[in-house]
Amino acid sequence: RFLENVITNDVFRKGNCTVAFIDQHPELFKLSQIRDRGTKTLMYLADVTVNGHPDVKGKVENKTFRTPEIPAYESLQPYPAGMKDRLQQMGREGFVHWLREEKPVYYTDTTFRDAHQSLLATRVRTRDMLAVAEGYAKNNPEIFSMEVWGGATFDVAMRFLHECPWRRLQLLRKAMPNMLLQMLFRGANAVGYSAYPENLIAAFIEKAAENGIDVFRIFDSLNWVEAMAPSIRFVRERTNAVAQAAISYTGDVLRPDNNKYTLQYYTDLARRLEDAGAHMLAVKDMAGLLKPEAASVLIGALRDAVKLPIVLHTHDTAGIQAATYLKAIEAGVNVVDTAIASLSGLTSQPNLNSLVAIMDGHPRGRKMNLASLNKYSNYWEDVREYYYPFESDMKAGTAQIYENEIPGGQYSNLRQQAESLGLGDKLEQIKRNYAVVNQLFGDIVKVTPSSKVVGDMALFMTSNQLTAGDVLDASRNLAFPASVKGFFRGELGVPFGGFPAELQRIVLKGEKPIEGNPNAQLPPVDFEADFAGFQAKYPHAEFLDYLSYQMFPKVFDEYYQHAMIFGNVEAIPTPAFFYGLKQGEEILITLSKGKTIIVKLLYVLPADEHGMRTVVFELNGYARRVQVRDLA
Ligand code: BTN
Ligand code: 3PY
Ligand code: ZN
Repeated sequence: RFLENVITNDVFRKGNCTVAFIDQHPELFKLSQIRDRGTKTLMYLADVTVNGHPDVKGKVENKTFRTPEIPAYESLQPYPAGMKDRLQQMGREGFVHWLREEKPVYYTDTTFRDAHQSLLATRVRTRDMLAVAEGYAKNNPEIFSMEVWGGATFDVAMRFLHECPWRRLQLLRKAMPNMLLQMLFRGANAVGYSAYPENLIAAFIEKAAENGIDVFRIFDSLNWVEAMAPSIRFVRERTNAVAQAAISYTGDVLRPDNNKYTLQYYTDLARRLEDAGAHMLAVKDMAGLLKPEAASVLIGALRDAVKLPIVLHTHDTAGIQAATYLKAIEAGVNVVDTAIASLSGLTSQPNLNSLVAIMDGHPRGRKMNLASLNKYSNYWEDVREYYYPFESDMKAGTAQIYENEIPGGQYSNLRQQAESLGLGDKLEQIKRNYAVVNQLFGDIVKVTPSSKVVGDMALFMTSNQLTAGDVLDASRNLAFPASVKGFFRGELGVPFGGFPAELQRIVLKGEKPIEGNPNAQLPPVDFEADFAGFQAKYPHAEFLDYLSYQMFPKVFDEYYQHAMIFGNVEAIPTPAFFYGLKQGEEILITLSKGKTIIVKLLYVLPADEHGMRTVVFELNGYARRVQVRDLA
């Protein structure tokens, strides 16, 4: 029983503290009761039950969930050989040569990364993936690779799920030893939104490979080869993994008036990436703009331009990207990116299950276990329901995407972002402005983080009711968003064709842009000294945590603080994690191997005169009470 501990402390509850708070108030953390994991877990559950989850808006009271059925698998049988085994046998050079000549088409499965990034705001928790990871690897070893890491998953894991992204990777690695694990890597920006020093990029790649990544898909938000080349080199020199360089696709290669992003542009880029040492080439169609005829022409031209195996990634925002895949397959693409049926479509990838079905009998079709894929789709359909607050309300594909060119993940987040800025009823205007900004910026490639710059500018124009003419009127002396200033300063590099000079002058207001590669200018990290300082501040953390901290210092600080108070929350079942417990509800939580606790919510008492509520649980049959401040 404790009255004053960290969770009941007002300063802490209001979030007005950093990790220094722990040092300043050791007494709040010293209570023996909060040291064991069981009690920490009860404190988490008490808080979510009383105050709700801060990330959940629009909770539906008394909602019930189906229990997802985990498809059966042979837990005692060894794993069947998969692509990981093949890569190991052949070595990466042999492997990519073999793949390039393979007749059947292969499928990358994005369910664990891009699919939920694009449909559920990246919120899917490790636990829900891990529950099916071993079975999936045993039942579906024909899959080319599992995209499981990178993109937005890294920061969202810490920021919103209070999870360690590295542990996610380690656990999935262990559960899927026969499969290739793939990540999306933003080149000079790693898994972040701005450039990092080159020796940090190298260290990150090395550790990502050590902890399980086999395929690095490397891109740059402006298709700037110089910014991708170091990452390609680090994968080649410091790991045994595959460097898959991605060209981000924009516009329409077949549009008659297109004279910027032409076939020549893409084939030149492909050759330069091959020269930079890429093992594979991906076309990353992040907004789903690649039409079927264009795919035919583009994939054919890329097959001729380079000797690398070619992968196609798209988003089904327009609703018809399966047609694009079919054309790409007929033009010789080696791998296409797909998502399990129930997490496919709309802003996610095309439907793996249906594609497998229509490829049956096609000369490039391959034997897949469709019955099993359908069972996994049923699992994900039920799990998806846990994440209902993070659904976008998009209901059908849209041909407007060809005008606004908004990437899948950004498109599904735009409504929430607009609402949080009080622009909920201006969504159409924001989308139109997105296209206006793209033209103002000189028609650029829009993918994280350049897409965020365009989005920020579109929101800025919409909220201030600015036209393109207003933006170009220097006398208005507009206070441009920070990301827009950074972009024109050259912090993301230089777009193809250069910056529009007039707008650059207006935004920079006399300031000089930087020249050359933005991360080459950053001083290298002094790992030894810096890591020691980090450990002094975060005594429970290790080197991988340090890399997380280097990417996202503030997010890591909050994550660490949360872990100190509530312990590791990854084991809490997802409904309880987001919605707390209902009176009388009982759940099992496996805290570690062999340590499972049974938690039942008995009742929640009304708030006392200090605004504190006592939450009474049964923990393994014994009554336990926890106090939380009622924030209502
Ligand atoms: C606990 O669970 O009570 C110990 C808290 C220490 C958690 C730190 S946070 C960074 C690092 N990553 C982890 O998963 N645990 C440690
Ligand atoms: C990311 O960078 O997170 C992306 O998914 C880009 O398409
Ligand atoms: Zn994508």
